[in-house]
Amino acid sequence: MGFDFTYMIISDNDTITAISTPIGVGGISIIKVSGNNCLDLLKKIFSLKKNFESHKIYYGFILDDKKILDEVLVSVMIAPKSYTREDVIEINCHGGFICAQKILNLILKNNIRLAEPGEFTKRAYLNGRIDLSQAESVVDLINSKNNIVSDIAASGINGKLSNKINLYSNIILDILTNIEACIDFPDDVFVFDFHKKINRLLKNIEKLIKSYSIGKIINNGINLTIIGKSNVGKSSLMNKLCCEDVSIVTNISGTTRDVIKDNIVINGININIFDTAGIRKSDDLVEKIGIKKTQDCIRKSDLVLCVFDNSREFDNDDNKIIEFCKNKEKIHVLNKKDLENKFDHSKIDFDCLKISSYDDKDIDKIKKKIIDLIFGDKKNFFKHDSIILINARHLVCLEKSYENLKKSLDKNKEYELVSIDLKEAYNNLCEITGKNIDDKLLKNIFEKFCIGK
Ligand SMILES: Nc1nc2c(ncn2[C@@H]2O[C@H](COP(=O)(O)OP(=O)(O)O)[C@@H](O)[C@H]2O)c(=O)[nH]1
Ligand SMILES: [Mg+2]
Repeated sequence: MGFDFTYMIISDNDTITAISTPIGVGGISIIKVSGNNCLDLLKKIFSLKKNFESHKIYYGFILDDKKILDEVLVSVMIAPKSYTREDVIEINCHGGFICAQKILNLILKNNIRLAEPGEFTKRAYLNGRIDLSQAESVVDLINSKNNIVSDIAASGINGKLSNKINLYSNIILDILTNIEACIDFPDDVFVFDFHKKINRLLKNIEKLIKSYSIGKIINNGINLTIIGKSNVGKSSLMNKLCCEDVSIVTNISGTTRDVIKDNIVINGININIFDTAGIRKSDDLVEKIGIKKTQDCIRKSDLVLCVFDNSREFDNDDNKIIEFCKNKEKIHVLNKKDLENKFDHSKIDFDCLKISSYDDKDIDKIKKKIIDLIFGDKKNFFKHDSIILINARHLVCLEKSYENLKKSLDKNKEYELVSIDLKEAYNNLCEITGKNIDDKLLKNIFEKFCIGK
């Protein structure tokens, strides 16, 4: 059972429907309908015939002509008190692959079309119930993979970011009004000192921009690559960190040739771990390719775990490791501390965490170090009322606005020029909340939604 989109004419006023719950076997499915035809639809397909009141749930059967499709509960929400601000009904039917689809097909036969991805939320935005950044927070909440992101997204839906952006854009408007007055009445001896206000604004916007460095990590996780010469215990560490045997461990050099990837979560942060081929001089073609892959992997990673071997002497291969990751954020570990020490510390100018991949406590130490490095001095972003930016689009708008404001501070500028910069700064901020946005961008944003939201 499917639906042919080919000849569908999309309009923002017609009535739309979609299954809002995931397809699959489950207790219930919910089919959502929004638009003017909701109540007419109920008259046609619902066994209960009456004047439906808003915010009540009705029990009955969905009927295709006289045939019963399912026993259901129908919630009715009359405009404007609904998710979309239109009339909305939600049909709670039994779950599974067939039932909801049958009801959906029946609805579609009644002059109601299938909703595009995110169209319910788009209508909520177009009808002014939420702004654009709140709508985007809905996607973030649905897609969140950890508690921190879901908390940030929930406060975004509640308007935490929007309120800040509105506050900042109103300050710019206020300054603009004064500047315009200076332009209109140049003879009045009135010098408006806008620098102080803009500087304060710049500081606040900068703080938001900086918060993205942590927001990105919380939202997307980080890539961690384990490197070291052959046989130092990279794969052993990988397996211990991942709590399963994802990599082959042997005492034969060159065992790992391809990059092995797995994913773990430490303190709610998603970490993609890559185990790599040992770096050493080799004539073996496959191993050479493996080493090239290791270098690519180092380049793409946010953090590198550099592993050295306590039971062997420091040598040229170790030097290469240091060279390969010299510009990267890294943790140095000296593995096999249980064996006799042959590693000469005087050859290196950094501290190593002494560990054994056989020791669980040492694995915990590495995990702690990873988290410490990720958050570093960024811990203050987690203070109660701090906003953490997790959306790259918002970041770009803020950066543009920041640049406009900076430019406006140029002392030699005429008020007319300052006003141009400030208007741009204002428009860029308003792009976040969607007060100033073009249709194409809007389409891109809502395409990220799932069907039924
Ligand atoms: N004694 C001791 N042996 C280890 C330790 N970690 C790994 N090994 C051994 O070192 C050899 C090489 O390990 P492996 O993880 O394959 O190294 P890789 O080539 O760097 O991936 C294996 O025989 C492991 O059992 C350790 O902490 N102590
Ligand atoms: Mg290995």
